Amino acid sequence: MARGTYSAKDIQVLEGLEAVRKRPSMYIGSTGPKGLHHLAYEVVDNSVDEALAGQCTAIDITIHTDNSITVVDNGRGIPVDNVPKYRKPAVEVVLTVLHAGGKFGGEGYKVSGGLHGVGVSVVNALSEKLDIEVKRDGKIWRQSFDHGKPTEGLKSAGTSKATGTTITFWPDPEIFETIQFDYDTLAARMRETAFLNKNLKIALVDERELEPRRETFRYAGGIVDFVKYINEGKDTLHHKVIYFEAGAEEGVVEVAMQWNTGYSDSVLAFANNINTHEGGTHLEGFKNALTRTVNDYSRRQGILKEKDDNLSGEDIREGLVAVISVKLRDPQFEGQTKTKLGNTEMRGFVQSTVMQAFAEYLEEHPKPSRAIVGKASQAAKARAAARKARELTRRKGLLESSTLPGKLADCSIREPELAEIFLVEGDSAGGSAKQARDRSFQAILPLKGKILNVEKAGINKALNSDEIQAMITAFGTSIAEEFDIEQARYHKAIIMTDADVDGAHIRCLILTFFYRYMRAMIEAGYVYIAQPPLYKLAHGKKHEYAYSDRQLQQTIARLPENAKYNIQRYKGLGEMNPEQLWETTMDPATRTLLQVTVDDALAAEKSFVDLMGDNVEPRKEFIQRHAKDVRFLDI
Ligand code: 0RA
Repeated sequence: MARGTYSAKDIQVLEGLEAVRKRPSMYIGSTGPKGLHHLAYEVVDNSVDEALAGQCTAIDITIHTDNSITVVDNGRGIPVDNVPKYRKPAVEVVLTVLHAGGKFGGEGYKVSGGLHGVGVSVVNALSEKLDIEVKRDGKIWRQSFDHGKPTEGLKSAGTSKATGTTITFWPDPEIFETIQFDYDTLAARMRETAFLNKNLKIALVDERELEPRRETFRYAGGIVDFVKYINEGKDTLHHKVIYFEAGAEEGVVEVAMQWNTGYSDSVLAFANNINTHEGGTHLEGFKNALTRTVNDYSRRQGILKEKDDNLSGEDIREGLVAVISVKLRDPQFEGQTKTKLGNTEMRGFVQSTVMQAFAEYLEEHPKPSRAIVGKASQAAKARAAARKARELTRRKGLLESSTLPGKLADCSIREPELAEIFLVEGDSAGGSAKQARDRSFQAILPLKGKILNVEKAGINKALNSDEIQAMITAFGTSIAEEFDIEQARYHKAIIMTDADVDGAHIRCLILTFFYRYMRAMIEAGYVYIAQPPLYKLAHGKKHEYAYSDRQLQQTIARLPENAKYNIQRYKGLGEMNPEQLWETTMDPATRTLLQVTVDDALAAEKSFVDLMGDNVEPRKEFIQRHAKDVRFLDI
């Protein structure tokens, strides 16, 4: 996997940087929080490439108090020799010419590519300031940039025996809606990167906190540790994580898997370290292989009789946690979000690798194998029973949108694109919301306190819960296999709970339900979290709302000196009168909604399990940490 010997001439030029500042979203997806975080990923990914080339063992990331980020690696250092075509040092070209990472064409082996491989020049273009330091050939080199343009030429700044690259960048507030980096989002990504690159040490420090937060991620077990991490706190069917790897002309594949006793599966697929959320050929190959191998084995062992139907892939994957990681030379990323691997050769390659290795595993490990097959057979039986129950429920009309739940105060509009449904905690808040709403396009569904935890209950129990049935009928989409997004009656489902610990818990229960049974609603961007204010600050005849402690302090600080003011803390939605609720939380003109995404499937899965699973400790910690911060799902 070594990058060929590199020289300045390999750098190819594609286009200039002005385009990036004009149309940032074309390069980083958005100028919201997600795009902002992509800047950090891009810089880190370049260092990770250096690690993949076997030339870098440690990466340090620091979030500074002014929201700048420093990334340090101990790689070879970006080359500083002159690029004849530009008559400039390679490092300057890399930072100022689009797609000049030395990775496009020629000798350069493009590993990161795809989603984030836009090049550090894009980060430079979108930063009000960027500093780089390269240690190489016994020397230290420095250069600074202002909105992507060098302030001076590359300067030698002393000597050093070390090698490596240090980049500090200040995201441009004129480009980004926010320049606040989210520690948890970066930490989740760094942890994932560390899992995918065995033994690479990634340290993250947040200097913005009084007591700096810091974590170091380094996993000697690679994706085996990844699977253990996801299964933490769950009961597993077999002790050891199953692992295999293979390398061939097509590339390399690594698979780690372990079943737990739960009902859902978490199969994560990566191609060149990129989370392929939309799947692709590597995932298809894996699934095919798993289904075939388990069925072959079950028949050979006589567990499945001749008359029996094959176990379905879904039944076999119930409770499975798996990570599939492929690395290949020329990845083709397709799909809506360019996270679907398209290389056809990967299907057969992964399939034959997994079939051979897993068949061998099953033969050699009779105990875990019987447990795995036993669970799949049970899943098949439960699924058949659930189907029957669903058919019954449907016959009774419970899942049909024709009989809307009694508690639903529907809106009058019938165009789903314009319709919103508020899922509101408790009947009293539901009452306020009904008075506050614009009934033409806003529906209200009050939910009783704690809804059923679907992480723990199976689909049958879920269907028996009134609250869950009400949600399903109101949405009109049905669930699980029968889910049909086309039938959605609202394109905004807005979770509106109190801004306290209980509210956070209920929000999480509702999200778990979406995540497990209506994930496509989240993927379609239909699920939102309302942001009710925490405080009302009255001064003179005016009043302002604050949505965080920090904002409250800032608002107070802006008041004229000696101004009298009064602070009201809202403990629940019920404390607001309908006008206030409308103005602060429901009026599209003034409210803020957080859109829920499953971009970071792992972070989401983990939050849900920490909160819902069997372990009490992580749950306590999670609630404490997130009581005031709802952005636990990737932003
Ligand atoms: C091009 C060629 C070489 C290294 C790098 C780029 C490089 C880029 C980054 C970005 C962050 N850290 C980095 N470290 C290295 C190879 C140079 C050689 O052959 O010595």
